[in-house]
Amino acid sequence: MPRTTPLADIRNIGIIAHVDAGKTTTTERILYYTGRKHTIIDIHDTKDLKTSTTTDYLEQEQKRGITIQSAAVSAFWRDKKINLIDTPGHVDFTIEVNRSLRVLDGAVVVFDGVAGVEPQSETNWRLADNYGVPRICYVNKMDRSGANFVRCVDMIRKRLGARPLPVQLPIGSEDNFKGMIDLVEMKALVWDSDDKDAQWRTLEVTPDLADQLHITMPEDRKLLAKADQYRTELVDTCLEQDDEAMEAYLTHGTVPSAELLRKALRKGTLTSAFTPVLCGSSYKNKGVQQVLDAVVDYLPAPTDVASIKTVDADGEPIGERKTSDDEPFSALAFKVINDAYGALTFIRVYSGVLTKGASVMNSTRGKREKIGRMVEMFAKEANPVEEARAGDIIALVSLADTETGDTLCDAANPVVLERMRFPDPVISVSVKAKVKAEQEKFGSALGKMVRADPSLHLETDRETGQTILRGMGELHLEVTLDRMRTEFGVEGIMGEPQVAYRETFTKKLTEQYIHKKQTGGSGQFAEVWIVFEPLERSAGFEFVDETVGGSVPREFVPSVEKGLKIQKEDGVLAHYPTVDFRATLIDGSFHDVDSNALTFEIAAKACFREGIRKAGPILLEPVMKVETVTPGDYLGDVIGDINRRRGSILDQLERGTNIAVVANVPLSEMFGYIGQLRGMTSGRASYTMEFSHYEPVPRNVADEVIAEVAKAKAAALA
Ligand SMILES: Nc1nc2c(ncn2[C@@H]2O[C@H](COP(=O)(O)OP(=O)(O)OP(=O)(O)O)[C@@H](O)[C@H]2O)c(=O)[nH]1
Ligand SMILES: [Mg+2]
Repeated sequence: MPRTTPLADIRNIGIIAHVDAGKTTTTERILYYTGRKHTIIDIHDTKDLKTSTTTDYLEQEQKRGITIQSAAVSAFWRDKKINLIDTPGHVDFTIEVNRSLRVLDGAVVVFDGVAGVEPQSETNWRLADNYGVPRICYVNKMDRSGANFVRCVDMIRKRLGARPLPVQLPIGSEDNFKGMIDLVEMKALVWDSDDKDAQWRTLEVTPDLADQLHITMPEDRKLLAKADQYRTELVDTCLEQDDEAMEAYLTHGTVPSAELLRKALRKGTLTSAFTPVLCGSSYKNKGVQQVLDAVVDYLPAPTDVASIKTVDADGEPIGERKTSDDEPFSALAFKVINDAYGALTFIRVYSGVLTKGASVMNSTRGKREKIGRMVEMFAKEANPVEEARAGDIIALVSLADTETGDTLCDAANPVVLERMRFPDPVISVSVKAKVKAEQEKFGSALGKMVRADPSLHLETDRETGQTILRGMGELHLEVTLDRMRTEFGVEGIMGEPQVAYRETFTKKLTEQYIHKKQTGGSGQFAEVWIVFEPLERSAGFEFVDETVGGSVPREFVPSVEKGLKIQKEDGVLAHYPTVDFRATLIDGSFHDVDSNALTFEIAAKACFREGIRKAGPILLEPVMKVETVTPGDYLGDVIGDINRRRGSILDQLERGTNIAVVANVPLSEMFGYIGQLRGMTSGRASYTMEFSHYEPVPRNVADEVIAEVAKAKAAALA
């Protein structure tokens, strides 16, 4: 089957933003205006579960009015195929943005025109930077009271360190938001109604435009009066991208045509030289078609992203694979979900063609995978396809061994594509089935949830045998259990959320340990000398072998490393994992008969326990970056409360008519914050937080934590 849509006519894009900026609302309009659906559902109409938007179809999404998992849809606009992923804005589900950006070529970053750049706009912007994803900005909610386009553009410049380039200017704002000036065509687009089917009128940009359209707010009029200035900035910036046009302009004064400007805008966007900024109100149905135009005009096709990096076994870059149907097949699995169709593995094809029935290689795991059913997903609906080509995003049904982040490829031409990095979960809860008889079913469902979400971790407490689920936040864990109820029909209960503490130590020391046992016949013997030294935060764990002359036989060195790796997970203070240190094996001895892998493993474990106890062990706690947005009246109370929570204030920012207080606060002090905050501010303040870093716990607090852990273990064992 030949290719139906030329590669250059595909746009794989994501919609990313802070929570509530209007991503799903915009997606819903995109599907309507492209003719993919004939109705528009609004987020606030879904709470009774009778209806849902196309992309927020999970019960948990409908009820809470937020997006939890990213959903893929596709539509055609001006003969281009747009594959679009609507992502969540809530920080607990940041994994969904992470993995979407990994496989997408471009992104639309949505901003709330009142709030401007918010914490998750910033986090997601940085993620897009990391993955080198070109983007356009869309200042949404221009109809809301307090909306301010200029302030938002300014925040994009200052807080994101980007170079925003307005390609539109809003005409009016709040109740009087009428449309926008298209600075490329230098025309005014004006809507006379909020109706979804209302067409815009195209007007000339004349000096009396504001009067003509009854724009009365001084700020709005001031902006319209500056249209020429903005147009000049746009033209000048575009000329930087096109030497020929620049020369024509300088020698003959030729102003580039709209077509030429669009070409230059595309070029600059693709290299992230600047980021075009548009505006609108998705809810009031203004500006969405223009966003679609910008997606087609400015965001990359798979062919613009010339190649994908390939890596060796250690993840080091070794080469590239060209985006083309003619190259051998390669694809990245970026998401695994369980639904009515079974396990679905989402892949992005980077090169070659994949056909049904093919046998491919999972080069990450060195395993074969047989390709059965292939489907193109439209939110929750699966449409069978016979093949997938470079640039496509599809899902494979019931793969055996493929996990998120794995590469699938042509076995004759194996490559491994760059992997994804996932955030570390900082909150944990103990979980179990509500009904004891369902424990097995619960365990299997939980296993599936964890498989689908790499930001969830599952472990068993070595002493108490409890199942511990770690995740990104309370909401993440709650939603996970709730989804097990709706998707697998099994109810669970969870304990109080716990902070994922860690341990480390402060002194460098050398520790010797001799493991020796003489019981009846053959004995056990191993001696190790290990230097333990603390490393900087986030350095992880390093093992170095510096033994000489076979003092520890080479075949037993890995056993020493293994012993340390196991034992470090069970810290000496309160059983938390020990992090950020190096262990160097410098010497040891062995016995011809009594030494073996196990004796060296045992010796290493004991050496760690004995050594770290003397090395000044300390407890580390996750510290969150918290942003509390409050009306000015409550500022003093909010700051006082943060101080009481051992927080340190980093910054105070203007956020529309409110003030955003940015602070670092230990996670352990943040439980119950929302209730306190609401009470203190009559429900008028809100907050978001995300993990920042680990920091030593003050001595007195650490003593309490250690005592509590000991008590909890004793209780669980009793
Ligand atoms: N006034 C106004 N409200 C809007 C606009 N766009 C979206 N909203 C409202 O903002 C709320 C959040 O919209 P969503 O589309 O769910 O936002 P989101 O970015 O998808 O949110 P998450 O997926 O949870 O991060 C809803 O109540 C929308 O009706 C807009 O242009 N104007
Ligand atoms: Mg959403």
